[in-house]
Amino acid sequence: MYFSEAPRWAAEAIRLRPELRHRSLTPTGLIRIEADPTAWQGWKAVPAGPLEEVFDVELPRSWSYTFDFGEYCVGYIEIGFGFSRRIDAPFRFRIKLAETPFEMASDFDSYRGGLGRGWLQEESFVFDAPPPVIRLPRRYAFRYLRLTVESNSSYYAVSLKSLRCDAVSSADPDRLTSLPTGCDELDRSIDRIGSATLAACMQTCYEDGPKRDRRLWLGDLRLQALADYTRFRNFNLIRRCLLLFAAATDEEGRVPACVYSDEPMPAAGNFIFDYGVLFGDILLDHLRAGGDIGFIRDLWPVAKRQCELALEDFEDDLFLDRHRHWLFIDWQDGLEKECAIQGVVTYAFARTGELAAELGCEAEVLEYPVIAARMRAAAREKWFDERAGFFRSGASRQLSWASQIWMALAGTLTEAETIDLLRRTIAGTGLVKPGGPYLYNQMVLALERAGLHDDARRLTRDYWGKMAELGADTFWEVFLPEEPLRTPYGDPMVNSHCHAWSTPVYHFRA
Ligand code: RAM
Repeated sequence: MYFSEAPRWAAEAIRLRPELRHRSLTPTGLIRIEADPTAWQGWKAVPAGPLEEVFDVELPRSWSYTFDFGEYCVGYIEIGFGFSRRIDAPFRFRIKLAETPFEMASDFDSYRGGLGRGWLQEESFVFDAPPPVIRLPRRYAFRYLRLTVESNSSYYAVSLKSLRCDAVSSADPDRLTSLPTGCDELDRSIDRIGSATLAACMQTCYEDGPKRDRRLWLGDLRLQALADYTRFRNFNLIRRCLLLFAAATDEEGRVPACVYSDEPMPAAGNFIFDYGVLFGDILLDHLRAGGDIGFIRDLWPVAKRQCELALEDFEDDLFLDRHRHWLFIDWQDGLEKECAIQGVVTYAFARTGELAAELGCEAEVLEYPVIAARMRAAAREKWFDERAGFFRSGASRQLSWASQIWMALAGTLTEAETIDLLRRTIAGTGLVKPGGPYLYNQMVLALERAGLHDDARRLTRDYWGKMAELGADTFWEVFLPEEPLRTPYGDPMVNSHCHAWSTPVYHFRA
């Protein structure tokens, strides 16, 4: 154990485990899923009759109905069945839950993705003696629910008495405030969808997505915390998550990319180079949002350690990829990441240095501003193409949003040059674009930091506004408008459609 405080941090994280709030949600209608080439991902939900047609009536031997809950739900399903007489054969039913019409239309048995099939929400249940109300054991995330009974006994008839979702979240809806004046209908819908996304992901930790992976990721937490400071302001949940990461550090003191559980000690998942090094940045955001300084000082050594470890992969102030770590940056295929990684680390050194100054620990890291300045100079020298006015990464000298964004956040250019760089990046053609909302969010942050609030607002409205227009209830993990079935996982049915790294809500209240 690198940090002897780890058991204390773990115990404190357990103490901060939140009570979940419950809401009872019931279906708003029956629907059927129809193919429609003009609909997003080729499928849409159309009304299929009133609910009265299926509740409290005698149903045929085999039946299947698809319910729309009218909003995104995260919680436990409870179904009440009625039986006309003593049951002579086990009662069997199936359930399928989906975030989107496309997912409901997909045949889960044809799944070929790299992630576990278990994420797809479909199961069968058999009861020898069914209780009047059956509460399903797993927590689900869905808007649409299909309930199927096949070949029930011809001896007894079944009726459907009730169906509800006991929805759970640790977000306090009473804390929601209205948007500042000057916001229009589109802003309001982006804000509403973003808040719903964040609330759905707020469980006993900030989950990346309540359907999948249902766990705490550091890069996601950074964006979720930023969003939450302006929304539900659940400081205790943010503290708990930071403690889980601190307690899950490895024998070298490395913060993991994700954490699975909390007891007795949090279990660390894999490591992502560009997530871990931003630990100090998250602490600085927390401090500036009004977090407790004593708490942050307690975790300061963890932030410092991440910077020390990152330097092991630098030579002559340049990041040297020894292929030891997972470099994330974005899901875009074929992305050259070296330059962006250099930007992340430079930014991390600058921000961790600022954190030290605010904590009164600057004497411990006097060299950080100097290291950051040297990294900037080395980056400019190695990757900046003066003629093109852009940074180019990798052997192929690739032009990408990722490189420009992180070089901007790192402060590699002057303020005026950065403004120009970011604007040309957005307007430019021929640059590799983001593969999803995570990197779009970094662009919004870079624009905000450069003082380009109108540009940040425009991008937010263009990108997330498009998802709103396409009918999103919550913001999606993956979104490329021109490629509806894009997936990083080998099969789009496992994509998450409620993913908190996707929410841009901090923007409207920043
Ligand atoms: C995905 C997760 C998460 C992200 C990592 C890198 O599988 O959903 O949001 O942080 O990958």
